Amino acid sequence: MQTEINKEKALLAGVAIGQARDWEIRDSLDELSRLVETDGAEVVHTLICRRPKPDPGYYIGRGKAEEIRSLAELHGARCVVFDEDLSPAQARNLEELIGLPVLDRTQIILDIFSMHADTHEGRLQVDLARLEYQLPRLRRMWTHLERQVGGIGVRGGPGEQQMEVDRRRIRQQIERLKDQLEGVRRHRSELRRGRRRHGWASVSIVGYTNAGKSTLLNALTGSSVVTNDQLFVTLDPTTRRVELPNQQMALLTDTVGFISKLPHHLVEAFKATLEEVVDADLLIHVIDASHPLAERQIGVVNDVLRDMGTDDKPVVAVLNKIDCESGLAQARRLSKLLPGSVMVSARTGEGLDHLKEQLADTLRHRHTEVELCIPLDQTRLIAGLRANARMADEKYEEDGFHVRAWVPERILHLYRPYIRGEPPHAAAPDDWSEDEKG
Ligand SMILES: Nc1nc2c(ncn2[C@@H]2O[C@H](COP(=O)(O)OP(=O)(O)OP(=O)(O)O)[C@@H](O)[C@H]2O)c(=O)[nH]1
Ligand SMILES: [Mg+2]
Repeated sequence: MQTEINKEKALLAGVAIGQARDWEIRDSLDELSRLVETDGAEVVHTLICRRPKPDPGYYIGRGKAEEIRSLAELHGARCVVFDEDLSPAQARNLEELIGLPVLDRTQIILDIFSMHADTHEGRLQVDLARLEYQLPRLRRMWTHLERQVGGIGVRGGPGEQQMEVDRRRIRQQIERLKDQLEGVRRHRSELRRGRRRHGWASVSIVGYTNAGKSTLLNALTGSSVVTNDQLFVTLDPTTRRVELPNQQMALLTDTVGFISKLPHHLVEAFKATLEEVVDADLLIHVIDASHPLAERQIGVVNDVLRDMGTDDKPVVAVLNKIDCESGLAQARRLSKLLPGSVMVSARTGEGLDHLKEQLADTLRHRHTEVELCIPLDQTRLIAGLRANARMADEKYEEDGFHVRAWVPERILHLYRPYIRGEPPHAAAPDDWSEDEKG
């Protein structure tokens, strides 16, 4: 369901509660402006309201709400967007007083997500997030509907009874979507198990939205994922193969970016997608070093990763966009704070060889579980396994030495031809996502 409002001209309001500093609110409002513009609207005015604590009825207080009404009129705004999450009652009260649609940051992000969702999985996830968001706000939507269509099709007005019917219908839709997404999740996890059988490391690219994650995937693997100077261009994961030094092979996955105040409905709904991150052997954290708030963005990404329970994973920090002057200067400063980080330009390719070495180095300590069948005349390989790998279920059969082994990454390539179920020297498709769509 789309937010049915005229989004042409928007007035943005940030709220400084208690000790919050103006510059923090200002930075957050700048980001909200980018979100609103990505969503297709024009920002005509922004303002900051200061309060010791939120007003339960109007969030910013009645007086400030009246001021916003005058400012909106003055600037010709057609909607007001708050940088904070409003309660359903606050949003309704503000709308009545201001006389314009009132939105919050979460709604804008949900709107951008539904604009950019172009796969079945993406759409299911966005629909779920939207419905979860709408359920407690149904009464307000009824008010909208009444104003817009004069109550057509709403016999007797938005009675409690009708609203209850709608609530039930939304709950049923939510359950249906959750069932479908469970199917998607199972399918994804089977695909991951399949990839694991090949013994290749899985590496997920994470980072703040617009940091250059997709550009990096393209630069490392020669693929052509869409990149753009907009927020949340990528929603669905794309997996591609990359060869690292020492013949190591890894599967690289680019996925949805993070942002501050990420709506929890979205994180919940995108569970199937985000499991790619949770299951990875290694994370690449891409940082836009040219962004004035790079440090804050690093903090946001780390917080989301912690909430997802991935803080124990090895992470290689990538300071991107060093082809810009501001990027290089800040990357130099940040590299001192981030041990093992690599400075690159995904755009020009500078630093990518070093990054590959760093990835190979970090993965060297990884052990991969594989099932092997090694011909009996390969005695050196069998001995090498005994010396370097943990082994289980050993059996000498006519066709070879059968074993389940946890093989260190540095020697895995020697054993790859003997992984069971694989034709010798099996070549993997470059485009794993294509495979997955089938
Ligand atoms: N100057 C410069 N720009 C870059 C570099 N890498 C990416 N960009 C630009 O940054 C913008 C965002 O790049 P994307 O690769 O789409 O970023 P993303 O992290 O995938 O973004 P979302 O998918 O929207 O979260 C694009 O305009 C890129 O051209 C770089 O190394 N240098
Ligand atoms: Mg992207």
